Amino acid sequence: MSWSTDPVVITVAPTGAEVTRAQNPHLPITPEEIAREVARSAAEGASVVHIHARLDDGQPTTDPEVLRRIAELIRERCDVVIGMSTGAQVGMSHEERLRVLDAAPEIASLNCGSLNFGNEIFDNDPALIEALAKRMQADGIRPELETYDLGMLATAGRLAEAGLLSGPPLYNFVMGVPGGIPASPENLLAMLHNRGRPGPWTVTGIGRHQLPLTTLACAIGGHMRVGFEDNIYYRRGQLATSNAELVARARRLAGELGRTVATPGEARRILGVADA
Ligand code: KMH
Ligand code: ZN
Repeated sequence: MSWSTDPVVITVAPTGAEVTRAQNPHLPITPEEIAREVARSAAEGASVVHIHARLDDGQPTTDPEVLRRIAELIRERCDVVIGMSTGAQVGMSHEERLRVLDAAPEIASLNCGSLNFGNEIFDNDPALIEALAKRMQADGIRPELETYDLGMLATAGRLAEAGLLSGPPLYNFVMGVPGGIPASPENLLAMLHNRGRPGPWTVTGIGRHQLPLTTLACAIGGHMRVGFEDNIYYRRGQLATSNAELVARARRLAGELGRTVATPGEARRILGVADA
């Protein structure tokens, strides 16, 4: 592996499906709040957004109308790559998860296997994975392969073998979910080593693992994801006051590590998003 000279892509995941206002009062929930938060994050260096929609009362939803509204409000404010979650919330039906694609994101998450997710089961059965992959391929939506363990990289490889992925795979190694691969430097290298095919890769580290893992990823050629979906703290015992604060730190770290921060246009090229 050689050092990447590509600019680093910073993804912001501002809301997620699990975090509540009780945990962090700055969590953006409504389409307006999410769009404002994404614009602030874009001004600090984020070039991709990973969207989960909520109803105004905070309940997760996959209603394509709400998702479209969020995307529209973001596009009015800035030009980030629009990514959406098909993982949505644990327990949602296949139909609820597939309909996310009706909102026509540029990128969508494609979770590559089932796992225990804290005290729950995050069901990603083979039929759902295949249905999502086929639909994304047909619609020209770039799948972001969310892999929570080494075995899921093998599943990603099978999708590629089956011709269900166009172009080099785009990986997101999710590390530190209770039930998934533990977050450690060794395990990040193991994930990297077990990619069947080369392709751009991002690291999502849960909770206190976000900072060291995204920093390590940036140092060795990967891309960074930060935001309240994965981590609500700026440092131990201190809540972050915005997603933009976390993005700004990622940008500063990247600068110190000698990597420039990708613009949205560069992010489209690097990640292989259509219309790059
Ligand atoms: N909310 C989690 C159960 C994704 O965005 O695709 C899954 C998740 C993954 O957030
Ligand atoms: Zn997500």
